[in-house]
Amino acid sequence: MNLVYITKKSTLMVAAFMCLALLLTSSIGYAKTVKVKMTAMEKDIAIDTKGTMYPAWTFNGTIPGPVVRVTQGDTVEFTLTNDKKNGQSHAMDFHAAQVDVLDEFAPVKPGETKKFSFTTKYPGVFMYHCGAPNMAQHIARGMFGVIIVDPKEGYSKSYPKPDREYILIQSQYFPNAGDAVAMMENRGWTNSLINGKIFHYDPLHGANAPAPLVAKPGERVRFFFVNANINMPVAFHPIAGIWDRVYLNGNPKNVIYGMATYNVAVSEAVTVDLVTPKGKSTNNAIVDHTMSAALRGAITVLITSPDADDSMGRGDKILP
Ligand SMILES: [Cu+2]
Repeated sequence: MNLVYITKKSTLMVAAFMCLALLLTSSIGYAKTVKVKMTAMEKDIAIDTKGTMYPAWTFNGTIPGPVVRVTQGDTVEFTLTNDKKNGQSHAMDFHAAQVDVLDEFAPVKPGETKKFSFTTKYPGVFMYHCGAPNMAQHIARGMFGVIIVDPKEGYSKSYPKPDREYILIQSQYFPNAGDAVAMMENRGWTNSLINGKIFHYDPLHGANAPAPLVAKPGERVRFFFVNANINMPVAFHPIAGIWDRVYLNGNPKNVIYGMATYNVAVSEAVTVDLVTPKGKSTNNAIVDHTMSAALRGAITVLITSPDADDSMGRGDKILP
């Protein structure tokens, strides 16, 4: 009787210990494995708010591809399926990975699937894209996206928690989708796309009054920006504002302050904070100050007012 009691008691203690250990590990946020699956899809999609169709090549049928968000130290277990209906080989190149370009990033034929894993060593914001030849054409036709690696330390004084977050990915639009050499040589592009559409969030220029981005006065609005152009840097500037902070490559350790314009190289990604003025409603136009790009589509309107929709810039509406 006593022995049974002791056994029960020690079992209970072991169980309690295990619960405690589980609680501790989950609250500290130990590295985890995140499964990410994408399918390369060649399909026609609209590249403006008027519904102009374009024979795109995509990850999962959208430009940009799905947002991947993990925490520094996590392992991404990635699977790429190349739909058997496709005409092209496709591949995946995550700029957040340290692997072998000839192995993990190698092309996958139509009807085949490839898996690889990588551990996210550095925090920040990183482009991903298809790396199959001709790479200029695969990126120009839409095979790119963003992976955000949140710092394992979380937010801090030097990397404050933002009130809202938005992803903006800029790319070049080449209507002649078949001319890979022109794309490589920067000939024949007619427009800039923001998150896959010309003047995506600009009701002044875009057709059908697309919805602008919103915030409230005095908020810290964080933008994760990716330059997915083929050949042109981006002069990233918030008209009527100043970037409070620019985190190069999105890494909290790489911070610079008070930048009017930050030059973003091709394939570079950057995290920038805009702190909106307190006490009044304002508007910003977030642009590529390179005029040939701004006036051809790279303008995003941010409207700041007290009645801003609370769901915007949060959850899955960081890429609305
Ligand atoms: Cu591709």
